[in-house]
This record gives sequence, structure tokens and C-alpha cells, in this order.
Amino acid sequence: MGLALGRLLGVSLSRLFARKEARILMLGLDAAGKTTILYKLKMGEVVATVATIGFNVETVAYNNISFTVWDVGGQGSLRPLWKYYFHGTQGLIFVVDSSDRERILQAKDELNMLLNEEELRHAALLVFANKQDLPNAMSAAEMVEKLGLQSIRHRRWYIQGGCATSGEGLCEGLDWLSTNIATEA
Ligand code: G3D
Ligand code: MG
Repeated sequence: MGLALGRLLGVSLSRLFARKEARILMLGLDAAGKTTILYKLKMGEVVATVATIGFNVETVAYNNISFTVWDVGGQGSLRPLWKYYFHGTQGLIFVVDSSDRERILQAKDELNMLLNEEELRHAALLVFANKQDLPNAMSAAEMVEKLGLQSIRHRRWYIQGGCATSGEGLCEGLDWLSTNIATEA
């Protein structure tokens, strides 16, 4: 399983690498599973920094592909500073804890705000419906409805259910992203 996953991830990542440059943002509420995914990708050293401007950012880069990760939700006054990280983003991965029914509306609001960002208008959207291993997890179909994805216009989007701890669904999600990533952003 580990080997197969590595190979499949390799295929997805090499498609991304085949492009000149890929800037991917991975965002979501805290505890959605973003850091777990970042480590699962095994692209290299994950660097956690507190940006001088005050919010925690994790980055990992491999060749010309970079993933930048932070928690959305709350942190009101810092929000305007996010835009410095939006520029040039070709792919947005929005990670959601499928078992967190209490915060699904908050996740929806945060996603909508991100989708309204001018700098992200070209970014393809992959929603990763994480924690599908938990018994009370909402299905991907239910998440489409809860997050209002069916009303998204003028953007390529896809939802992938999965489990960050086992890596399930990651290859499929990244594969979609690598073939649908905005060629110019
Ligand atoms: P974040 O970076 O989005 O804030 P983390 O989220 O990656 O730190 O994950 C938050 C917690 O959720 C972690 O547990 C992590 O192990 C768990 N988690 C991540 N993905 C999954 C999943 O697919 N299934 C399950 N069951 N748990 C998951 P801890 O206990 O370390 O806080
Ligand atoms: Mg984290």
C-alpha cells in the first residue's frame, strides 16, 4: 500500500512538475488535516514559520512546485495579509473534516470568501473531504451540498473523499488537480 501510494503520488506530482511552476495553496479550518497531508506528500522538509506579519504558514517545496498551508477561520485582522500569499496561485486545495458537522457552515463561509478573492480567480479548486474513516463522516455527496459547491461558476472544481492519515484519496485528488490546474494565474 505504501509503495503503491508513493508511486501514484509520484505520477501526480510529476505531472505537476512537468509544468513550469506550480503554486498550490492548501487551506481549511484548523484540525481539518492539512499538516497531515503535507507530511504524507513527503515532498521534502516541511518548514513551519510564523510570518513576520503574524500568522503561521507551513511550506514545502520540491523542484518548482510549492505548497503553502495555513489555517483559515478567525484571525480577523490578519486576513487582509493573506493576499500576499494568493498571488500566482494555480491550485487551491480546501481541506474539510467531514466529521465536523458543527463547523461545516463555517467551512463553507471561509471557502466562499476565498473563492471571492480576485487573486484566486484562476485557481482550480480541489475540495478534500477528509476523515472519511470516521463513522460519522459526511459523504462527499453530502459535502457538495453542505458546502454549496454545485453553485460554483466559472471555476474548475472537484471533490475527493479520503483519509489523510492513510493517504487514501490523495493520489486521485492530486491527479485531478495536476490535470486541471490553471495554466496561467
Ligand atoms: P490541520 O493542519 O488542518 O490543523 P492536522 O490538521 O493535520 O494537524 O490534523 C488534525 C488532527 O486530525 C490530527 O490529530 C490528525 O492526526 C487528525 N487527522 C488528520 N487526518 C485524519 C483522517 O483522515 N482521519 C482521522 N481519523 N484523523 C485525521 P491529533 O490527534 O494529532 O490532533
Ligand atoms: Mg496544521
